Amino acid sequence: MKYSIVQLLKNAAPEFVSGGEIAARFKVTRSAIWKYIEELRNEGYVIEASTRKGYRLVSMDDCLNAFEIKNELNTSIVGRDVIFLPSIDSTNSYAKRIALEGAVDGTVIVAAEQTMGRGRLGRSWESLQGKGIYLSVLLRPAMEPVETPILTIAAAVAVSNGISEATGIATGIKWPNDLVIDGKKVCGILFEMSTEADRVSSIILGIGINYSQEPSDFPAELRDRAISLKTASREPAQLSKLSIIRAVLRHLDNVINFILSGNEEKVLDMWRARSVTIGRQVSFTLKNTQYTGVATDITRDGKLSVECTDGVRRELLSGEVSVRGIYGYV
Ligand code: BT5
Repeated sequence: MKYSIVQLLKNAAPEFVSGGEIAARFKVTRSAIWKYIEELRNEGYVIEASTRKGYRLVSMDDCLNAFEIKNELNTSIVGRDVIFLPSIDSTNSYAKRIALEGAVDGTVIVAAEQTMGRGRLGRSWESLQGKGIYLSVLLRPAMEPVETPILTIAAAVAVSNGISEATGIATGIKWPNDLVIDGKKVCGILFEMSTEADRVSSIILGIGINYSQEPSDFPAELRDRAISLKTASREPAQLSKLSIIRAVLRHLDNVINFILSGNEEKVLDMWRARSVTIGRQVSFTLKNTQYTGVATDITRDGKLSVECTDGVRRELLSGEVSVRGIYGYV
């Protein structure tokens, strides 16, 4: 009901719609309409009210709810169901819980705040209320577990494309799946999978994007390594969290469909085009030995190929690489 009112106001904007007309349309009283308008304002819709003319939708840039995220998204898998939570421990943990209860392929969980945001390998993800985009996508693809690393690659491509489309900001991909601007991290991706008898039962792609943090919002040790889209933007007032989320979800749907139709090479090419790792000097540690070399490519199964200075080519499946020029590695 409340979103039918939004739809009506959207169609009429920038004109007013009278309270009487809305009340008649939905067969409720004018005071009930007033209550819905108040609720909508609390969700971030800016609605002007005039005693003579009625209501007018002025802006919805700051509004975030499941209806707006899902509305006319036009995707085939991602966003089949959308859940918005004002606060949660971790959207990935929540997704895992509802996966066990049978949540559908493509379910998206978005939170305004995480109290226990997680990174990889037990690390944490800074998730201040309202300042970041915290979302998880639950997938149940008909894939073998060994085929799934390409999905992390795909997620990095989708977020980079989505951010670029919605904000015009270019991000680079640091292997395996950090997005960076000017050598600082703007997004991290957490891939989690549960299997059953060697089959994928669910995959959860967790995406954390720094949206409006000021440098002082980050803990001291991250200040030189983290950046938000608002800080990076030349027109910070123009950014909209909702448009970014929707663009990311559409691009994610797109790349997942490429993969499911056997078009992985296209996704890898997009990754290569945005990579800030390929062609650069990198350093990494394997079995307590430190190596340096030049990253040359990414393989179909998501491994990074490195031509090491000792003349040996090594492939890394996971873990950390330091890339010259990023996060202070010189
Ligand atoms: C990641 O781990 O980068 C994956 C982060 C995924 C977060 C999303 S938010 C929605 C979903 N629900 C979750 O609970 N998680 C996912 P990793 O590569 O391990 O990087 C973690 C490291 O990045 C930390 O140890 C810090 O050094 C740094 N870090 C933490 N918070 C950060 C932030 N907001 N911006 C930039 N760097 C950050």
